[in-house]
Amino acid sequence: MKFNTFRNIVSMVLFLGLGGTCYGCYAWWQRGLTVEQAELQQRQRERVEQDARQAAQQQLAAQSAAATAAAAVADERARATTPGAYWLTARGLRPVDTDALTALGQPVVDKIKDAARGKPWKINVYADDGVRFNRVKLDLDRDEKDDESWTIFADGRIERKVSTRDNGTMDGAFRLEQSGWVDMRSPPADTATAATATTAATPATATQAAARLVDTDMFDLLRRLAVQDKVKDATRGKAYKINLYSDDGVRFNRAKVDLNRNDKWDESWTFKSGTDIERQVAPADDERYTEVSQFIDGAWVKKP
Ligand SMILES: [Ca+2]
Ligand SMILES: [Ca+2]
Repeated sequence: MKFNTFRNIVSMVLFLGLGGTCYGCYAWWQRGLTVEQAELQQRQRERVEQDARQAAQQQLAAQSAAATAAAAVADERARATTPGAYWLTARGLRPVDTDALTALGQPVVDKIKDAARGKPWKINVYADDGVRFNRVKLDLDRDEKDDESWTIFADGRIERKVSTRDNGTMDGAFRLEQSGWVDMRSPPADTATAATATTAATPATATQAAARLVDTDMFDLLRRLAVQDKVKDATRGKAYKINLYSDDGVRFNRAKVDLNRNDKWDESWTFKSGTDIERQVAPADDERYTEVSQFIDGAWVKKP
């Protein structure tokens, strides 16, 4: 083989080898580029989807907040324009509350005298500006002394001052909330626990009896009455009678209940502590106490 021919062959092999290598590099680079572009597009798609999800969540949150705000505005408007109807849905209202709130729904005049004629209590309603009813006075036992004085504010809030001894001195104050009357003074810790227990929803069993209105009233009295040796007929004007007793002058430790006001006690309560409450019951209303129950988790649980 001539030298020239050999050189040409070597050159050609080198050239082809180099060309092949370059093509391989190019193809590899191209493949890398394609993968990178695919990953980039995937990331962009994910980002777009995430943005869309976030935007949808923000829109939902904004709609929810707007609906809540609109509901709050509607609620406040209803309270301000028709406070009587608005508060009739509150929990734990006494019959006298229902009568007073119903009276607030009557056409406005300067004064409605004895709005609950025929009832044990007397309700007077006043519109001092002739535009809306802004005051209510309650005489729970019709002894011509006001037991309660209510204020209905322009925004529909209601507060009541209470003369616990029916002597004209207003020594208690409550405000109405949808959960019921709230004592505006801080209740003592132990009786507060007992009072809270009355609202606990515990399903009654055969040996359990759910809390009654008289129970709620009892705890309410314990919370707001000043301790004294004896409070006679603390629920004047109501269907049942409660007497409270403090044997040590420090706290009320006993109570008696006449459920039907026939001057025979149906129940005798003992407050061993704020949460340990026991009652003896005379089922035949003959003051012979044959049953004992304990107030546990908002219900009366019969003792064996
Ligand atoms: Ca009175
Ligand atoms: Ca009785």
